Amino acid sequence: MNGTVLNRQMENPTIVTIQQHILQQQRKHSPHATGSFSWLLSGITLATKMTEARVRRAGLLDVLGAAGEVNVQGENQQKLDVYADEALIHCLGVRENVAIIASEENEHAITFDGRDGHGEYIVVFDPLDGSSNIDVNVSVGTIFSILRMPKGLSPDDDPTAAVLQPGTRQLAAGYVVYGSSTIMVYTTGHGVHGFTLDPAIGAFVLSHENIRMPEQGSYYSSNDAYWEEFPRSYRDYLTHLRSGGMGRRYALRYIGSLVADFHRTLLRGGVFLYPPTHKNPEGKLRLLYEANPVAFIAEQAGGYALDGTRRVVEIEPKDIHQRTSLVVGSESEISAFQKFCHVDPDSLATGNGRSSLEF
Ligand code: P6P
Repeated sequence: MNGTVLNRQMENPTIVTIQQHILQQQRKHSPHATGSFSWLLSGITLATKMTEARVRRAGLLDVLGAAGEVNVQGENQQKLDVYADEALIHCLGVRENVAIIASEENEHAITFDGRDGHGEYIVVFDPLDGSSNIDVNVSVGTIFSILRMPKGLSPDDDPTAAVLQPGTRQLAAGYVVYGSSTIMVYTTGHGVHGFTLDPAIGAFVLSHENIRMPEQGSYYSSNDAYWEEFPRSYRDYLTHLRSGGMGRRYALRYIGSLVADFHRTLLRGGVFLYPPTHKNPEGKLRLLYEANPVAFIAEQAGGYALDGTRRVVEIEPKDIHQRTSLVVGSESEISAFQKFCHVDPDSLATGNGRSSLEF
């Protein structure tokens, strides 16, 4: 076989894993890429595969030992959100280019000893959003956002200050929805791409390239149990949707898990909203690791994301766990919202012109 190239007929020659996709994006958009980002992303994908394996067995944890007990294998059973959190901390902790992480499960930002200033990225995440739904087998998810370490700031100076950046400074964002299949969706500012976990090979494989949010959908998504608490303008807007004011009949879809409700909105269009309520006058969702990553993805896919009065990504955060209300969805539904809720039209600017990740 001197020099003979064997033309193997691969089972599926179009398999593109998320790591391959990131490298392709690097070559296309940042020829001088160092591969640093794909190394960081591999830490997130590994942690989410570890979490996925546990989520899939959640119902057995009771059989194998509830949280805080020792199971038949002698393992200390952990609550799944603690497990998901520890998996991300471990997998990102061994990525020397990560300087700081902040998690919904931890009050304070976490820095890593011995980084000697080499850490260039900050990762903020909700390790298992919607975990209260696990017991009834409803989809849950991991949401993450990647920021750059501010120049001239050392992680030990003031890690919280380094984390408190507006969503416009996100380098990348994504989520994994543990649903009927496990799908990772991410953006680095060059469109939105989805990857389905293939259990047969243990890899996230490209399944939804360059996702675009439809200009109008047929679903609205809000917890109408709080109807009486919604601001009047929100109620008028929802009545407009319900009464055919948008030229079509809308159905209500509300799963109660942000990643699942947003994933549907991203693929089918429509609008998801979590308005201010008496219990959460600032809104319930967390700005840094729920609303901002969702907003970045929505805008990159041609949609819009507001806090009710302005682009979510323009909010200057004051606290790592700051909450916000969220209205995210398609152009038609958000334009109608803007009229009902008197939102400045400039707030409907999308983030498509955003500077993106320099790999
Ligand atoms: P409610 C899950 O607890 C969560 O943080 C989001 O995933 C979800 O969108 C929201 O809360 C649901 O809140 O008040 O409707 O149960």
